[in-house]
Amino acid sequence: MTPVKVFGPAMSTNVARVLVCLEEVGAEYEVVNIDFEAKEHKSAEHLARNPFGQIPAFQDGDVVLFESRAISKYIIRKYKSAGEAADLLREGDLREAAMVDVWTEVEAHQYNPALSPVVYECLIYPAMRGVPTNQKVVDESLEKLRKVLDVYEARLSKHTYLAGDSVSFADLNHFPFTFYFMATPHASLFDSYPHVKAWWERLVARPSMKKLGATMAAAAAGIKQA
Ligand code: GTB
Repeated sequence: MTPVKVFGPAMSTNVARVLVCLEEVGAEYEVVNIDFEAKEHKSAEHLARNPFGQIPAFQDGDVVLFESRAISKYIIRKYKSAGEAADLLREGDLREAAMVDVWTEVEAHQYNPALSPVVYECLIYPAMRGVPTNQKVVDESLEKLRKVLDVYEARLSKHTYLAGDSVSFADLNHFPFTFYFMATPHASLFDSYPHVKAWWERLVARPSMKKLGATMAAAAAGIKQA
């Protein structure tokens, strides 16, 4: 099979969301760097791949996609139907697929909006835009995140993973922003949620996350020194 292409730096959160799925299904892939500083994501060539001028974009022959969660689902479906990977979307079972959908939506609409501003304010904006952390945004986001994590703690005290007792796309989806959150001064928040912390430690021990985490940890260390 010709390797699929992912456009965007591997260290970038929404790119890493796609890469973790590619690693999980054992796909061959090529990462094509997009130079953010040179505004390559706003070039005509990249706008043809992603009309919002964002990363990631994805190409598999004549299939060109954007939106990291949609790209990830395409990857899971493609390699599952090729018989090469576990069904991380559980599409063979109506109920199980619905639970994956529920917790995938929770990540996108509850967890990420609460947690990602902390990552942007503490790591990404200071390093990439040279602006200081807005502590008010961080404090408000942490307040929201505590409420979200209360729900996760209750769920994960009953199930090993979010959609049930085996890993699914709903869990994998949490990888990039949670990984960088753990490099912020607020990582200890997870200590108050033992089931959530154990879930995260199980996830981050997966070979896919260890591999991508190595690149991302180097990036986060560079950001902290900058
Ligand atoms: N919903 C989309 C998805 O899931 O694919 C979101 C994609 C997205 O937000 N991509 C960001 C982007 O391309 C980069 S990832 N932003 C450029 C733009 O919107 O013009 C995270 C990120 C955000 C901000 C910076 N920054 O400020 O330097 C760097 C990286």
